Amino acid sequence: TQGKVITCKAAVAYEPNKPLVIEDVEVAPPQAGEVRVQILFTALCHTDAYTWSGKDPEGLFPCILGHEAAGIVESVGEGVTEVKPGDHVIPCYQAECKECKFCKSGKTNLCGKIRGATGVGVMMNDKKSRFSVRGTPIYHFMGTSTFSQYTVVHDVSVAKIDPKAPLEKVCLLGCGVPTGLGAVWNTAKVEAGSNVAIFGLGTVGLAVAEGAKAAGATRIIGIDIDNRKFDRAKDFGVNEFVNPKDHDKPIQQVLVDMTDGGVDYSFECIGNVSIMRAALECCHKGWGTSVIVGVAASGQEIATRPFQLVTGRVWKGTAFGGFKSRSQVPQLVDKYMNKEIKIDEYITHNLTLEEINKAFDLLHGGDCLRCVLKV
Ligand code: NAD
Ligand code: AHE
Ligand code: ZN
Repeated sequence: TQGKVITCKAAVAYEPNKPLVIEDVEVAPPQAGEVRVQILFTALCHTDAYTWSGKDPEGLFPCILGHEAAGIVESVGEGVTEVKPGDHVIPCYQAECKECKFCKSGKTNLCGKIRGATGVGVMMNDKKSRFSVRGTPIYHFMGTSTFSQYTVVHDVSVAKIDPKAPLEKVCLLGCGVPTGLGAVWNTAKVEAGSNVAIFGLGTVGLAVAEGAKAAGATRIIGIDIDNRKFDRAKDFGVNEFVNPKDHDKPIQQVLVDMTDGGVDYSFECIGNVSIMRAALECCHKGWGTSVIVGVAASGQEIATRPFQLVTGRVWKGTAFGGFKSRSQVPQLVDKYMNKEIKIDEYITHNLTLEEINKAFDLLHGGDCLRCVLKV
Protein backbone atom coordinates (compact mmCIF):
# COMPACT_ATOMS: atom_id res chain seq x y z
CA THR A 1 0.00 0.00 0.00
CA GLN A 2 3.02 2.29 0.45
CA GLY A 3 2.92 5.28 -1.93
CA LYS A 4 -0.60 4.38 -3.09
CA VAL A 5 -4.01 5.80 -2.33
CA ILE A 6 -5.83 3.63 0.22
CA THR A 7 -9.60 3.30 0.08
CA CYS A 8 -11.04 2.53 3.51
CA LYS A 9 -14.02 3.14 5.77
CA ALA A 10 -14.36 6.39 7.65
CA ALA A 11 -17.18 8.25 9.41
CA VAL A 12 -17.79 11.55 7.64
CA ALA A 13 -19.53 14.51 9.28
CA TYR A 14 -21.21 16.32 6.39
CA GLU A 15 -23.17 18.86 8.41
CA PRO A 16 -23.52 19.89 12.05
CA ASN A 17 -25.57 17.38 14.04
CA LYS A 18 -26.56 15.28 10.99
CA PRO A 19 -25.72 11.60 11.59
CA LEU A 20 -22.20 10.67 10.54
CA VAL A 21 -22.03 8.66 7.32
CA ILE A 22 -19.76 5.63 6.93
CA GLU A 23 -18.13 6.18 3.56
CA ASP A 24 -15.43 4.67 1.37
CA VAL A 25 -12.82 7.37 1.78
CA GLU A 26 -9.68 7.74 -0.32
CA VAL A 27 -6.61 8.46 1.78
CA ALA A 28 -3.64 9.88 -0.15
CA PRO A 29 -0.09 8.76 0.66
CA PRO A 30 1.84 10.79 3.22
CA GLN A 31 3.92 13.67 1.83
CA ALA A 32 7.20 14.99 3.28
CA GLY A 33 6.99 15.15 7.07
CA GLU A 34 3.76 13.14 7.19
CA VAL A 35 2.77 9.74 8.51
CA ARG A 36 -0.10 7.49 7.39
CA VAL A 37 -1.49 5.55 10.34
CA GLN A 38 -3.84 2.58 10.43
CA ILE A 39 -6.20 3.42 13.28
CA LEU A 40 -7.22 0.29 15.19
CA PHE A 41 -9.15 1.81 18.10
CA THR A 42 -10.63 5.23 18.72
CA ALA A 43 -12.67 6.63 21.58
CA LEU A 44 -15.13 9.54 21.46
CA CYS A 45 -14.51 12.70 23.46
CA HIS A 46 -17.00 15.48 24.17
CA THR A 47 -14.87 17.79 22.04
CA ASP A 48 -15.80 15.67 18.99
CA ALA A 49 -19.46 16.15 19.89
CA TYR A 50 -18.84 19.86 20.43
CA THR A 51 -17.36 20.36 16.95
CA TRP A 52 -20.01 18.16 15.37
CA SER A 53 -22.67 20.37 17.01
CA GLY A 54 -21.48 23.35 14.96
CA LYS A 55 -20.49 25.40 18.04
CA ASP A 56 -16.72 25.22 17.41
CA PRO A 57 -15.48 28.31 15.58
CA GLU A 58 -12.80 26.08 14.01
CA GLY A 59 -15.34 23.42 12.94
CA LEU A 60 -15.34 22.75 9.19
CA PHE A 61 -17.60 20.44 7.18
CA PRO A 62 -17.43 17.92 5.66
CA CYS A 63 -14.77 16.53 7.99
CA ILE A 64 -13.56 13.38 9.69
CA LEU A 65 -13.67 13.91 13.47
CA GLY A 66 -11.86 11.91 16.18
CA HIS A 67 -8.74 12.62 18.24
CA GLU A 68 -8.42 9.92 20.94
CA ALA A 69 -6.96 6.83 19.27
CA ALA A 70 -4.18 4.34 18.75
CA GLY A 71 -2.84 2.56 15.70
CA ILE A 72 0.10 1.35 13.65
CA VAL A 73 2.21 3.32 11.17
CA GLU A 74 1.45 2.13 7.63
CA SER A 75 3.89 4.36 5.73
CA VAL A 76 5.89 7.54 6.14
CA GLY A 77 6.70 10.46 3.85
CA GLU A 78 10.08 11.84 2.90
CA GLY A 79 12.29 12.99 5.74
CA VAL A 80 10.37 11.22 8.50
CA THR A 81 12.91 9.66 10.86
CA GLU A 82 11.25 9.22 14.23
CA VAL A 83 8.69 6.59 13.23
CA LYS A 84 8.64 3.79 10.66
CA PRO A 85 6.04 1.38 9.29
CA GLY A 86 4.94 -1.06 11.98
CA ASP A 87 5.50 1.28 14.93
CA HIS A 88 2.65 1.49 17.43
CA VAL A 89 1.55 5.08 17.87
CA ILE A 90 -0.92 7.46 19.45
CA PRO A 91 -1.91 10.47 17.29
CA CYS A 92 -1.52 13.72 19.25
CA TYR A 93 -3.76 16.69 18.54
CA GLN A 94 -1.32 18.84 20.44
CA ALA A 95 1.88 18.54 18.40
CA GLU A 96 5.45 18.76 19.71
CA CYS A 97 8.10 19.77 17.15
CA LYS A 98 10.80 20.51 19.77
CA GLU A 99 12.02 23.43 17.60
CA CYS A 100 9.45 26.23 17.63
CA LYS A 101 9.36 29.08 20.11
CA PHE A 102 6.61 27.37 22.11
CA CYS A 103 8.40 24.02 22.34
CA LYS A 104 11.70 25.68 23.25
CA SER A 105 10.19 27.98 25.87
CA GLY A 106 9.90 25.32 28.55
CA LYS A 107 6.78 27.24 29.62
CA THR A 108 4.06 25.47 27.64
CA ASN A 109 3.13 22.24 25.89
CA LEU A 110 1.55 24.10 22.98
CA CYS A 111 3.41 23.80 19.68
CA GLY A 112 3.26 26.37 16.87
CA LYS A 113 4.70 24.41 13.97
CA ILE A 114 1.54 23.09 12.33
CA ARG A 115 -1.25 24.70 14.37
CA GLY A 116 -2.11 27.06 11.51
CA ALA A 117 -2.88 24.11 9.22
CA THR A 118 -4.70 21.91 11.76
CA GLY A 119 -7.00 24.80 12.67
CA VAL A 120 -8.23 24.96 9.07
CA GLY A 121 -8.47 21.21 8.43
CA VAL A 122 -5.55 20.72 6.05
CA MET A 123 -1.94 19.48 5.96
CA MET A 124 0.93 21.95 6.29
CA ASN A 125 2.86 21.06 3.09
CA ASP A 126 0.33 22.02 0.44
CA LYS A 127 -2.56 23.32 2.57
CA LYS A 128 -4.70 20.48 1.21
CA SER A 129 -6.52 17.50 2.66
CA ARG A 130 -5.36 13.91 2.19
CA PHE A 131 -8.98 12.67 2.41
CA SER A 132 -11.55 12.62 -0.35
CA VAL A 133 -14.89 10.97 -1.14
CA ARG A 134 -15.77 10.61 -4.84
CA GLY A 135 -13.39 13.47 -5.65
CA THR A 136 -14.63 15.87 -2.95
CA PRO A 137 -12.02 16.80 -0.33
CA ILE A 138 -12.94 16.09 3.29
CA TYR A 139 -11.36 18.27 5.98
CA HIS A 140 -9.02 16.93 8.66
CA PHE A 141 -9.88 17.63 12.32
CA MET A 142 -7.42 18.60 15.08
CA GLY A 143 -4.62 17.17 12.95
CA THR A 144 -5.77 13.65 13.84
CA SER A 145 -9.10 12.56 12.20
CA THR A 146 -9.20 9.18 13.88
CA PHE A 147 -12.74 8.14 12.90
CA SER A 148 -11.14 6.47 9.88
CA GLN A 149 -9.36 3.18 9.23
CA TYR A 150 -6.42 5.19 7.86
CA THR A 151 -5.44 8.78 8.58
CA VAL A 152 -2.55 11.06 7.67
CA VAL A 153 -0.92 13.12 10.42
CA HIS A 154 2.14 15.37 10.67
CA ASP A 155 5.22 13.61 12.04
CA VAL A 156 5.25 16.07 14.94
CA SER A 157 1.77 14.81 15.89
CA VAL A 158 2.49 11.17 16.54
CA ALA A 159 3.88 9.52 19.68
CA LYS A 160 5.66 6.18 19.36
CA ILE A 161 4.68 3.86 22.19
CA ASP A 162 5.56 0.47 23.69
CA PRO A 163 4.36 -2.18 21.18
CA LYS A 164 3.29 -4.40 24.09
CA ALA A 165 0.67 -1.87 25.23
CA PRO A 166 -2.95 -2.86 24.42
CA LEU A 167 -4.12 -0.37 21.79
CA GLU A 168 -7.78 -0.88 22.75
CA LYS A 169 -6.95 0.68 26.14
CA VAL A 170 -4.12 3.13 25.57
CA CYS A 171 -6.10 4.94 22.88
CA LEU A 172 -7.55 6.89 25.82
CA LEU A 173 -4.13 8.46 26.35
CA GLY A 174 -4.82 10.55 23.25
CA CYS A 175 -6.96 13.00 25.21
CA GLY A 176 -9.25 12.71 28.23
CA VAL A 177 -7.16 10.88 30.82
CA PRO A 178 -3.91 12.86 30.31
CA THR A 179 -5.91 16.09 30.26
CA GLY A 180 -7.32 15.48 33.74
CA LEU A 181 -4.13 14.08 35.28
CA GLY A 182 -2.00 16.83 33.77
CA ALA A 183 -4.37 19.62 34.82
CA VAL A 184 -3.52 18.59 38.41
CA TRP A 185 0.15 17.65 38.04
CA ASN A 186 1.39 20.15 35.44
CA THR A 187 -0.99 23.09 35.38
CA ALA A 188 -2.20 23.48 38.98
CA LYS A 189 0.69 21.57 40.60
CA VAL A 190 -1.54 20.47 43.49
CA GLU A 191 0.39 19.80 46.72
CA ALA A 192 -0.28 17.11 49.34
CA GLY A 193 -2.87 18.21 51.89
CA SER A 194 -4.74 20.49 49.46
CA ASN A 195 -8.52 20.79 49.17
CA VAL A 196 -9.78 20.37 45.62
CA ALA A 197 -13.15 20.98 43.93
CA ILE A 198 -13.96 19.29 40.61
CA PHE A 199 -16.89 20.57 38.56
CA GLY A 200 -18.15 17.83 36.21
CA LEU A 201 -17.48 14.14 36.82
CA GLY A 202 -17.08 12.85 33.27
CA THR A 203 -13.83 11.28 32.12
CA VAL A 204 -11.88 14.51 32.43
CA GLY A 205 -13.21 15.31 35.91
CA LEU A 206 -12.56 11.76 37.12
CA ALA A 207 -9.00 11.90 35.80
CA VAL A 208 -8.59 15.15 37.75
CA ALA A 209 -9.75 13.23 40.84
CA GLU A 210 -7.31 10.41 40.13
CA GLY A 211 -4.49 12.95 39.72
CA ALA A 212 -5.49 14.81 42.89
CA LYS A 213 -5.56 11.62 44.93
CA ALA A 214 -2.10 10.67 43.63
CA ALA A 215 -0.87 14.16 44.54
CA GLY A 216 -2.04 13.59 48.14
CA ALA A 217 -4.99 16.00 48.17
CA THR A 218 -7.06 15.69 51.35
CA ARG A 219 -10.59 16.74 50.42
CA ILE A 220 -11.58 15.96 46.83
CA ILE A 221 -15.04 17.44 46.33
CA GLY A 222 -16.95 16.37 43.22
CA ILE A 223 -19.73 18.58 41.91
CA ASP A 224 -22.22 17.30 39.32
CA ILE A 225 -25.91 17.76 38.54
CA ASP A 226 -26.28 14.04 37.79
CA ASN A 227 -26.40 11.94 40.99
CA ARG A 228 -25.51 8.81 39.02
CA LYS A 229 -21.97 10.19 38.69
CA PHE A 230 -21.21 10.01 42.38
CA ASP A 231 -20.96 6.27 43.05
CA ARG A 232 -18.41 5.70 40.33
CA ALA A 233 -16.44 8.82 41.29
CA LYS A 234 -15.52 7.29 44.66
CA ASP A 235 -13.32 4.76 42.87
CA PHE A 236 -11.36 7.63 41.33
CA GLY A 237 -10.71 9.43 44.63
CA VAL A 238 -13.66 11.79 45.06
CA ASN A 239 -14.48 11.76 48.77
CA GLU A 240 -17.27 14.38 49.03
CA PHE A 241 -20.14 15.13 46.69
CA VAL A 242 -22.27 18.17 46.04
CA ASN A 243 -25.21 18.40 43.69
CA PRO A 244 -25.92 22.10 43.06
CA LYS A 245 -29.61 21.19 42.62
CA ASP A 246 -29.78 20.29 46.34
CA HIS A 247 -28.88 23.86 47.36
CA ASP A 248 -30.59 27.24 47.16
CA LYS A 249 -27.37 29.19 47.58
CA PRO A 250 -25.00 29.69 44.62
CA ILE A 251 -22.66 26.71 44.39
CA GLN A 252 -19.57 28.83 45.04
CA GLN A 253 -21.07 29.94 48.36
CA VAL A 254 -21.87 26.33 49.29
CA LEU A 255 -18.23 25.36 48.72
CA VAL A 256 -16.80 28.40 50.52
CA ASP A 257 -18.96 27.53 53.54
CA MET A 258 -17.91 23.87 53.43
CA THR A 259 -14.19 24.66 53.30
CA ASP A 260 -13.59 27.52 55.75
CA GLY A 261 -13.19 30.15 53.05
CA GLY A 262 -12.69 28.20 49.85
CA VAL A 263 -10.71 25.44 48.18
CA ASP A 264 -7.03 25.55 47.28
CA TYR A 265 -7.66 24.32 43.74
CA SER A 266 -10.71 23.99 41.51
CA PHE A 267 -11.15 22.50 38.05
CA GLU A 268 -13.93 23.20 35.55
CA CYS A 269 -14.45 20.04 33.49
CA ILE A 270 -17.79 20.85 31.82
CA GLY A 271 -17.40 23.72 29.35
CA ASN A 272 -20.02 25.98 30.98
CA VAL A 273 -18.95 29.61 31.44
CA SER A 274 -21.15 30.28 34.48
CA ILE A 275 -19.65 27.23 36.19
CA MET A 276 -16.18 28.55 35.27
CA ARG A 277 -17.06 31.65 37.27
CA ALA A 278 -18.32 29.56 40.19
CA ALA A 279 -15.13 27.48 40.05
CA LEU A 280 -12.99 30.61 40.34
CA GLU A 281 -15.12 32.14 43.08
CA CYS A 282 -15.12 29.01 45.28
CA CYS A 283 -11.32 29.34 45.58
CA HIS A 284 -9.69 30.56 48.78
CA LYS A 285 -8.75 34.22 49.03
CA GLY A 286 -5.02 34.85 48.69
CA TRP A 287 -4.00 31.71 46.84
CA GLY A 288 -6.84 29.60 45.43
CA THR A 289 -6.21 28.57 41.82
CA SER A 290 -8.87 27.60 39.31
CA VAL A 291 -8.09 25.71 36.13
CA ILE A 292 -10.41 25.84 33.11
CA VAL A 293 -10.40 22.50 31.30
CA GLY A 294 -13.86 22.50 29.67
CA VAL A 295 -14.29 23.85 26.16
CA ALA A 296 -17.03 26.47 25.78
CA ALA A 297 -19.02 27.23 22.64
CA SER A 298 -18.29 29.98 20.15
CA GLY A 299 -19.43 33.37 21.44
CA GLN A 300 -19.32 32.37 25.12
CA GLU A 301 -17.21 34.51 27.46
CA ILE A 302 -16.10 34.28 31.08
CA ALA A 303 -16.69 36.99 33.68
CA THR A 304 -16.00 37.70 37.33
CA ARG A 305 -15.29 40.76 39.47
CA PRO A 306 -11.63 41.71 39.01
CA PHE A 307 -11.55 41.96 42.83
CA GLN A 308 -11.53 38.14 42.83
CA LEU A 309 -8.08 38.24 41.21
CA VAL A 310 -6.89 41.34 43.06
CA THR A 311 -7.42 39.36 46.23
CA GLY A 312 -5.14 36.58 45.11
CA ARG A 313 -7.22 34.03 43.25
CA VAL A 314 -5.57 32.75 40.07
CA TRP A 315 -7.39 31.79 36.86
CA LYS A 316 -5.64 29.35 34.51
CA GLY A 317 -6.44 27.00 31.66
CA THR A 318 -4.98 23.83 30.28
CA ALA A 319 -4.73 22.06 26.92
CA PHE A 320 -3.95 18.34 27.03
CA GLY A 321 -3.11 18.79 30.71
CA GLY A 322 0.11 20.59 29.89
CA PHE A 323 1.76 17.34 28.76
CA LYS A 324 4.32 17.60 25.97
CA SER A 325 2.76 15.05 23.68
CA ARG A 326 5.49 13.16 21.84
CA SER A 327 7.79 13.15 24.87
CA GLN A 328 5.26 12.35 27.54
CA VAL A 329 2.51 10.19 26.01
CA PRO A 330 4.93 7.23 25.82
CA GLN A 331 5.71 7.77 29.52
CA LEU A 332 1.99 7.70 30.34
CA VAL A 333 1.71 4.42 28.41
CA ASP A 334 4.51 3.04 30.59
CA LYS A 335 2.76 4.27 33.73
CA TYR A 336 -0.37 2.38 32.65
CA MET A 337 1.66 -0.76 31.94
CA ASN A 338 3.15 -0.44 35.46
CA LYS A 339 -0.37 -0.04 36.90
CA GLU A 340 0.42 3.48 38.14
CA ILE A 341 -2.55 5.05 36.31
CA LYS A 342 -5.99 3.75 35.43
CA ILE A 343 -7.42 3.42 31.94
CA ASP A 344 -9.73 0.37 31.92
CA GLU A 345 -12.03 1.96 34.49
CA TYR A 346 -12.85 4.86 32.14
CA ILE A 347 -14.03 2.54 29.36
CA THR A 348 -17.74 1.90 29.88
CA HIS A 349 -18.69 0.86 26.35
CA ASN A 350 -17.16 -0.89 23.33
CA LEU A 351 -18.65 -0.67 19.81
CA THR A 352 -17.44 -0.64 16.20
CA LEU A 353 -16.85 2.28 13.81
CA GLU A 354 -20.09 1.38 12.00
CA GLU A 355 -21.95 2.02 15.26
CA ILE A 356 -20.50 5.50 15.76
CA ASN A 357 -23.84 7.32 15.80
CA LYS A 358 -25.03 5.03 18.58
CA ALA A 359 -21.76 5.79 20.40
CA PHE A 360 -22.51 9.54 20.25
CA ASP A 361 -26.00 8.85 21.65
CA LEU A 362 -24.39 6.94 24.52
CA LEU A 363 -21.96 9.79 25.15
CA HIS A 364 -24.88 12.16 25.63
CA GLY A 365 -26.80 9.64 27.73
CA GLY A 366 -24.91 10.21 30.98
CA ASP A 367 -24.00 6.56 31.72
CA CYS A 368 -21.02 6.59 29.43
CA LEU A 369 -17.52 7.73 30.23
CA ARG A 370 -15.54 6.55 27.24
CA CYS A 371 -16.85 4.38 24.40
CA VAL A 372 -14.03 2.71 22.47
CA LEU A 373 -14.71 1.88 18.82
CA LYS A 374 -12.95 -0.97 17.04
CA VAL A 375 -12.05 0.62 13.72
P1 NAD B 1 -18.57 14.80 30.10
O1 NAD B 1 -19.76 15.36 29.41
O2 NAD B 1 -18.41 13.33 30.20
O3 NAD B 1 -18.53 15.38 31.56
C1 NAD B 1 -19.17 16.56 31.95
C2 NAD B 1 -19.87 16.33 33.29
O4 NAD B 1 -20.39 17.59 33.71
C3 NAD B 1 -21.05 15.35 33.24
O5 NAD B 1 -20.90 14.40 34.27
C4 NAD B 1 -22.28 16.25 33.49
O6 NAD B 1 -23.29 15.58 34.22
C5 NAD B 1 -21.67 17.38 34.29
N1 NAD B 1 -22.39 18.65 34.23
C6 NAD B 1 -23.01 19.20 33.16
N2 NAD B 1 -23.52 20.41 33.48
C7 NAD B 1 -23.21 20.63 34.78
C8 NAD B 1 -23.45 21.70 35.71
N3 NAD B 1 -24.12 22.80 35.34
N4 NAD B 1 -22.98 21.58 36.97
C9 NAD B 1 -22.30 20.47 37.35
N5 NAD B 1 -22.05 19.43 36.55
C10 NAD B 1 -22.49 19.51 35.26
O7 NAD B 1 -17.29 15.47 29.37
P2 NAD B 1 -15.74 15.08 29.35
O8 NAD B 1 -15.43 14.19 28.20
O9 NAD B 1 -15.31 14.71 30.71
O10 NAD B 1 -15.15 16.52 28.96
C11 NAD B 1 -15.36 17.61 29.81
C12 NAD B 1 -15.02 18.92 29.11
O11 NAD B 1 -13.61 18.98 28.89
C13 NAD B 1 -15.64 19.10 27.73
O12 NAD B 1 -15.98 20.47 27.60
C14 NAD B 1 -14.51 18.77 26.78
O13 NAD B 1 -14.68 19.40 25.54
C15 NAD B 1 -13.34 19.33 27.54
N6 NAD B 1 -12.00 18.81 27.22
C16 NAD B 1 -10.97 19.70 27.28
C17 NAD B 1 -9.67 19.28 27.06
C18 NAD B 1 -8.53 20.25 27.13
O14 NAD B 1 -7.44 19.90 26.69
N7 NAD B 1 -8.71 21.41 27.68
C19 NAD B 1 -9.43 17.93 26.77
C20 NAD B 1 -10.53 17.03 26.78
C21 NAD B 1 -11.80 17.50 27.00
N1 AHE C 1 -11.45 24.87 18.44
C1 AHE C 1 -11.99 25.37 19.67
C2 AHE C 1 -11.10 25.11 20.85
C3 AHE C 1 -11.02 23.67 21.18
C4 AHE C 1 -10.03 23.48 22.29
O1 AHE C 1 -9.84 24.32 23.18
N2 AHE C 1 -9.38 22.36 22.26
C5 AHE C 1 -8.47 21.95 23.30
C6 AHE C 1 -8.43 20.48 23.31
S1 AHE C 1 -9.99 19.75 23.62
C7 AHE C 1 -9.66 18.12 23.50
O2 AHE C 1 -10.76 17.40 23.76
C8 AHE C 1 -7.05 22.42 23.04
O3 AHE C 1 -6.08 21.71 23.22
N3 AHE C 1 -6.89 23.64 22.68
C9 AHE C 1 -5.61 24.19 22.34
C10 AHE C 1 -5.42 24.19 20.85
O4 AHE C 1 -4.30 24.45 20.39
O5 AHE C 1 -6.39 23.90 20.14
C11 AHE C 1 -12.29 26.84 19.57
O6 AHE C 1 -13.06 27.29 20.44
O7 AHE C 1 -11.79 27.49 18.65
ZN1 ZN D 1 -10.74 15.33 23.66
